[in-house]
Amino acid sequence: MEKVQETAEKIRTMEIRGAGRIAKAAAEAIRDYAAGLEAASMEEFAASIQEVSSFLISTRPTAVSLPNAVKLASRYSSGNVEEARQEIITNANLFIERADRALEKIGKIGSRRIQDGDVIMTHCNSHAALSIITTAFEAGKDISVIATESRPRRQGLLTIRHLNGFNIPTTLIVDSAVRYYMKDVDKVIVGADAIAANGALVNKIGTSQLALAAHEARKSFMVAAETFKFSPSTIVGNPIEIEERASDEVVAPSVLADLPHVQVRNPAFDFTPAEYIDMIVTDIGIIPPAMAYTVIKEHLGWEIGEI
Ligand code: RUB
Repeated sequence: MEKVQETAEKIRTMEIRGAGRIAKAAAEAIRDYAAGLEAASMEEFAASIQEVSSFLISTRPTAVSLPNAVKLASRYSSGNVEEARQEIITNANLFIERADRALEKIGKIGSRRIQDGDVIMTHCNSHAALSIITTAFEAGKDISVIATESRPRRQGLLTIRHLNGFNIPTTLIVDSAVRYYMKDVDKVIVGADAIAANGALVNKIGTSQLALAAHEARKSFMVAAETFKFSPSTIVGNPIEIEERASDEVVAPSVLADLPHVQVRNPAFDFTPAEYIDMIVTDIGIIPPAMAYTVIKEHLGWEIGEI
């Protein structure tokens, strides 16, 4: 349980962050917990797995990759403790392997849409989006990137460090400069925390203004998302919850001390409607957002949603 608590704390404090990394860390935590779990009966085993699963899922509310990973990793059908334990270990390892392969596939597939000379704008820090960008660059395409700072947590600084490591020419801008620079952009590529059954994207706050600006300027807006970022529970009507984080990420409490009429809001994510999305690059190919329902139902297995 100690290791599960450690992983949960790292997700909560964002030491582990980004929907894909969160998912992998949760699958690893479930696997290691199951491997060491001492249970006198199947009921005890099931109750402990259930408790740990709910605990991990409660760490951050928005990235659907987290409940998807936990549910896929913790699946078992056997009524025998040892067999169920082995099933969880196998399923968790399978999930982790597939997640790594998915990033590679997204990179390969998405990079074919990148052309020599493209200027790509990205937001926040998405490993899926970066996989497309770095794969295209390594294939010899002469590209450059405009990366947003992504206030308030400034994940854009991780992005520019990553791109710099690949020698990719990169420009850092503040979030409010997105529309100003859109004229110089050929393609926008962002990641996903969740994709709803209707094709709407949930990603870092500010993503929807990149989409709006891209739409206005007739620039292509691509989403890079593993299939485990699609939300089964949206099929049965559950909304995706937008995490609201503490105000001290935006402004120091001392600034607000003598401003009793001021409140600070700090949503971490926003919604981009499907109509602003040109394509979603997934590990099973490029799809239009209208196909989100099919991905959930036929590929992901929508029974993992809460019905
Ligand atoms: C990260 C974020 C990323 C997605 C996709 O938010 O919005 O764009 O999670 O990332 P936070 P990836 O920093 O609050 O977790 O492609 O790496 O899964």
